[in-house]
Amino acid sequence: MWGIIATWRMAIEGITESSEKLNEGMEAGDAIELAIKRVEDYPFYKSVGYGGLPNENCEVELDAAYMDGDTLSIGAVAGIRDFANPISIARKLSDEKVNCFLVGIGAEEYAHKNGFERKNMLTDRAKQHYNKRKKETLEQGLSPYIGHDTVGMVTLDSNGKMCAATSTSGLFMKKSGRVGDSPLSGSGFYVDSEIGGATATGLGEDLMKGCISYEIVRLMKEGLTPQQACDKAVNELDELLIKRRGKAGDLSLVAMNNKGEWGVATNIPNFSFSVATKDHEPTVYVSNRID
Ligand code: SD4
Repeated sequence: MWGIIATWRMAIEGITESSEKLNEGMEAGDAIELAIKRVEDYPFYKSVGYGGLPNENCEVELDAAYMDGDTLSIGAVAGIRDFANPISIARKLSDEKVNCFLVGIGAEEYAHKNGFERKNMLTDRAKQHYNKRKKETLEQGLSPYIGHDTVGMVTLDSNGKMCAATSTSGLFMKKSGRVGDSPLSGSGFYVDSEIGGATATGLGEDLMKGCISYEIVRLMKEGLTPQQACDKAVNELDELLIKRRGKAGDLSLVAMNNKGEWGVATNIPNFSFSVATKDHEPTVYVSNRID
């Protein structure tokens, strides 16, 4: 069996390409990096890589992470500027025994020393979005933070190896230096090849409160299917946040186990996700909050 699942419709081209490679025997780490790079490189996806939405100073600061489900190695970058593929830098960092999660200037120095491609990640289109939102924020009191979609993926290769990865520009108009859940192990992603993996999109500040990707993997270890684990983890965190604070932010999760079975849960309307397995051609589905 092999499989790949990702948050959002934007992942479908990458997933389609990687699923062909997984079918030919590509390793899970190579397949996930390839699929995420496709999203990072495409200028019209507003929340990932090139063309990602900027922070409040109109600078694109990117977060990404990579996890190997065999060795449990993790690499991550946060607040990195002017590099084309944060996912590849995160993956390279996962080879390090220490210093495997770098932020800001430190991450940029590491990327430069290791020969990663520099690129101005701010596009004219993203600048236009920024100016429009700034105006709306001032004139109509609209929240600056709406409109953000992280790509998160889980892969399973035909040797049973699993990987998880994320890449994002984080919240639109975030404070400079703000980091969400996406590069944080356990919150934005988690994977163990002996069980399965999960990854998140939504409001990082709330996703972190439940370490929700780890929670889903833990529930799968207890014997729940990916769908049961996603439903339980999302419902419980949603209810907990409502009880303690009155409202939960957006929480959307996808998961796959080491048999290639998958699940999804969300507390928002119309959460799209992309999935392919050996027995299932690449497809986009839309999931909705279940009350
Ligand atoms: C963050 N979780 O930085 C990310 C943003 C996101 O859909 O996923 N948006 O908080």
